[in-house]
Amino acid sequence: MTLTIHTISGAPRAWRVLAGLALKGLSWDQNVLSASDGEHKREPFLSLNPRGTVPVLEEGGCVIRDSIAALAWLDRAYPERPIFGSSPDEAAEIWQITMEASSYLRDACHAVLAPVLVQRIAPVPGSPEEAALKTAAEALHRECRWLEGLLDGRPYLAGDTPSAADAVAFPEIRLIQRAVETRHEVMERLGFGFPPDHYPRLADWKERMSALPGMAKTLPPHWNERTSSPASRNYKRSISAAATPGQAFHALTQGFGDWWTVPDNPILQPGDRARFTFPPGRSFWTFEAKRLVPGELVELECVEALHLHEGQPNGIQTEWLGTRAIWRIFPDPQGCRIRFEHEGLRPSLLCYGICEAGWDHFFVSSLKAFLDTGQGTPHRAAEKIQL
Ligand SMILES: N[C@@H](CCC(=O)N[C@@H](CS)C(=O)NCC(=O)O)C(=O)O
Repeated sequence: MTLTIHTISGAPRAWRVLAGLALKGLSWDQNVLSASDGEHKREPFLSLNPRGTVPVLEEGGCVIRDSIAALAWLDRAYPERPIFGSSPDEAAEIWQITMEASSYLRDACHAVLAPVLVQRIAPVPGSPEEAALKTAAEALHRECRWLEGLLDGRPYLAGDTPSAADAVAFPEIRLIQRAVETRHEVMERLGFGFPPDHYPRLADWKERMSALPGMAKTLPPHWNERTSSPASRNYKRSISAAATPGQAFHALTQGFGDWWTVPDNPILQPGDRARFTFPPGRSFWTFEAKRLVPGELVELECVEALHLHEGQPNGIQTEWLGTRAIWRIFPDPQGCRIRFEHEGLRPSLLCYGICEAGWDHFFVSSLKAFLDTGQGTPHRAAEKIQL
């Protein structure tokens, strides 16, 4: 089954769960919501978590809306590589540090990092603003001293192996490092500097944690400049519909003709190829099935492309080659929710405007209508709308 985490890039509580997934050696799918667009405060996310906060962890029909609950659940659902210890005493030590880090360390970090990293204030030396920040920094130093003490004689916060306590503390310390790197002058005035810094054991632990398998993948996507510009974001939309996940899966493998266009073959198993044409036009795309999980996931890769569109440059013809259409299906109180990402279809492509309008019609409107009512608006019924 697929583990999906709904997150906001850099949100420390969601990052805890990502770190926990990495510690347990699990793989996951990530839905990165745009906080600036308020995606976490509107549907379809609010149906998942009416509080509008991240993280939400999903697997099959199980939805967990709290970071610590998610870590505890992961440890029960995937008992290998326990992150809450193997004995009552270990569990007590880990839980205690986990909860302290989750509240005291988090609060102290927030008080410094919200103004420095998010609001990006530049306080005038000697100003009341700077005095307030210095008071907040003192509290953060106290928390860092606490962690430094825990690491005396042991490599991880609660013992010899990484645990949930490390998963919760790691994002906070990594965010402090980020602030030191990107707001060095302000952070130095607050007593946080580059190595050799004041917390040598904490600095070593941060490096040890960063080097663990899978941990690099937990870093906020927006830290990678290449993927952060709007021009490089994949086409991504979600719909909810009054149909079962099984019916949605069927529509996305054998029922394309009901909402998009009739292919030459159905998609029945990985490796199957289907060519999608839009007569009377000569455009076509052939997709090969890569991953199919009934009721959960359909992933197709474009292996042939000829996109012809009046008035458009020849450059659009093969732009879809190698792109992947990925539909993730979740059960939902309404029936199902489908999250669609066309990996590689980005605003930087020449065809983006046409294709965005095309998918908005076929996926957002037509597939939803088909699943809700049995009646979509596929190509044969809407000859003018072509991808
Ligand atoms: N108890 C929740 C709190 C989640 C939480 O507050 N998450 C923050 C991100 S770190 C959030 O979503 N903030 C957005 C908001 O509250 O609007 C948990 O630990 O999962």
